[in-house]
Amino acid sequence: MPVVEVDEKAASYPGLRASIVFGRASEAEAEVRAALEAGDVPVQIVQDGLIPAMDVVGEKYSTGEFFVPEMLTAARAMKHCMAVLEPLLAAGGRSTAGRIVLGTVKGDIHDIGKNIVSTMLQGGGFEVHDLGVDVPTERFVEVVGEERPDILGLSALLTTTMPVMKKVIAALEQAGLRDGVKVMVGGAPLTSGYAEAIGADAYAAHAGLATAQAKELVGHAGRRAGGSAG
Ligand code: B1M
Repeated sequence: MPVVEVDEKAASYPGLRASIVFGRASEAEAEVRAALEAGDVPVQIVQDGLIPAMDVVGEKYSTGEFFVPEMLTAARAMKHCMAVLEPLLAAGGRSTAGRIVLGTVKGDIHDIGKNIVSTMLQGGGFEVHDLGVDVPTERFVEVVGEERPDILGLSALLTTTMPVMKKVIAALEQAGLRDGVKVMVGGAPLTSGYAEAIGADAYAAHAGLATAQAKELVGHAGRRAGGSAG
């Protein structure tokens, strides 16, 4: 098995992390099942095993050691693991906390983080309508108009697609829908300052925070970016 540098956060799951980084989906899935059998909590496996593995993949891509095919096989291994964990993470949600429309913005096809956010929101009791990836701005506006959700959640992983979030917010304003929906944004390149600057109501750095932020948004009508996004 290839050696993967172990940082503190991932120290508990070196085998799982290596399996994901090198795209060995069945091995990764077996590692997840073993961790569950050993009594590990699903959210801990995601946060300390799966997410750090994808960070390693990103680092290897940045340094030219990995290319897109390696990112894809790692993503596939991650998805195998999430297929096992998702039902457990979503369990217990009573779908009464609020309704959320969610999607990755136009031009961006990254969905692993968004899917984790979706699962965790469902586990937190939210009803989630996931529009998928590469979602046109007009589609967000259309669905918000039709479904009148409590929250619109936008995800972006590329510095080139972050500005699309601002366009979605502007389009909601233009359609007269902005006052009726809270907008929560997230994705690796975002910051709370950016969220505030584009007029979002909340920013969440990771999936666990997304659920907490969503609950706060639903509970505190009328708030704008500063509090939650700042
Ligand atoms: Co791409 N990619 N990718 N990629 N990819 C990144 C993002 C990159 C940082 C890698 C790098 O250079 N180190 C880099 C972006 C650089 C930049 O913009 N500054 C990059 C690039 C360049 C690209 C391409 C342009 C490569 C190319 O084609 N030359 C291309 C773009 C395609 C496109 O979208 N148009 C591309 C393609 C791909 C794959 C398709 C191969 C694959 C995606 C597969 C998939 O998602 N189905 C992929 C992958 C796997 C990655 C990395 C390695 C991993 C992303 C990931 O899944 N992370 C990534 C490097 C990295 O992030 N370390 C990289 C794990 C995930 C759990 O974290 O998504 O951050 P994350 O989600 C977190 C939080 O951000 C937050 O909660 C989640 C869970 O805690 N969160 C939210 C996310 N959304 C939220 C929404 C919320 C709240 C919180 O509220 C609504």
